[in-house]
Amino acid sequence: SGVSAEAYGQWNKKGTFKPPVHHKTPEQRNRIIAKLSTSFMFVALDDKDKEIVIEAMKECSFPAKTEVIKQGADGSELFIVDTGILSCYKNIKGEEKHLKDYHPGEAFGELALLYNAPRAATIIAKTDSILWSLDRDTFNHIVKDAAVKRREKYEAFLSKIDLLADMDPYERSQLADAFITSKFNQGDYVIKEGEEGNNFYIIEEGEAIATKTIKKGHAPEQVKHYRHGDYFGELALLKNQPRAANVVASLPMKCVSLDRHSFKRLLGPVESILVRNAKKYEEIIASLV
Ligand code: 1OR
Repeated sequence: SGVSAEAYGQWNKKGTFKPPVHHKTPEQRNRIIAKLSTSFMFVALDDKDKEIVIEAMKECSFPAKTEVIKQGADGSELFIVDTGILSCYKNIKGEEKHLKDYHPGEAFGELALLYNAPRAATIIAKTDSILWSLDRDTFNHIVKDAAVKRREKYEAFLSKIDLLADMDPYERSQLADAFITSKFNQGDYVIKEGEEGNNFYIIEEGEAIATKTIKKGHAPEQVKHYRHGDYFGELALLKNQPRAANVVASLPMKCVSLDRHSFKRLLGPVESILVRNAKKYEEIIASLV
């Protein structure tokens, strides 16, 4: 009595769970920590949970051409790439299709654990590879809830964004792992013209305007208005150039953002759309001068 059902559930869950511990040298620990810090599913863990994950991980090596995961099989672990390159294939209507390659710092094999499903694709080592594996129990107790919640939370929002409409749903769901949320007050500068840029933004709530110096020595003029679902900040990342405009919150605003590295990795599939849309900026500016 006096203990809520929810609190009891938490205690019960953690109380019966004994995470595995695989001994590691300091050198191995450092390699895991480096990889976890770039792996979206793990960056948000607190220190205590991160430590449990580090202890539970197991080093395994796969020579080139060996199969790590077989489509249709039961899955009991997920993997993070330490060194090497691996290829992902999926049998779609009888045809074996190459979907993508995995590089150091990337994780795969999470789907079977997240959704209790058979392996959705086959993964084969392309070069000799060293991986870190994490068992299903540790994943379920420490990582899964937060990851499922994030993916579900953003699913509806992301599927309605024009830019992402044609993206593969699996790739879209991975965006949710990488998003960072930030809030702005009315009048806050999210981006300043001329500065170096490192983030890409999508508006979750609120509105913003873009202003740009069109005539030297004159005040910046409004060139765009952004609402829910609109994005900005892509140009500096696409072209490696300073910020081309200011973006100012015109209402209290909440955004999700990606840093340069995540942007390149996760929005690669829509880069041609971003580039095409960016050509419209020149028309807007031409109409103002
Ligand atoms: P898993 O546990 O199902 C195979 O084991 C892994 O391949 C899977 O987790 C993902 O980590 C990874 N569809 C399904 N699984 C994929 C995909 C994918 N890509 C990588 N995996 N698609 C590819 C999107 C470019 C959709 C294909 C229709």
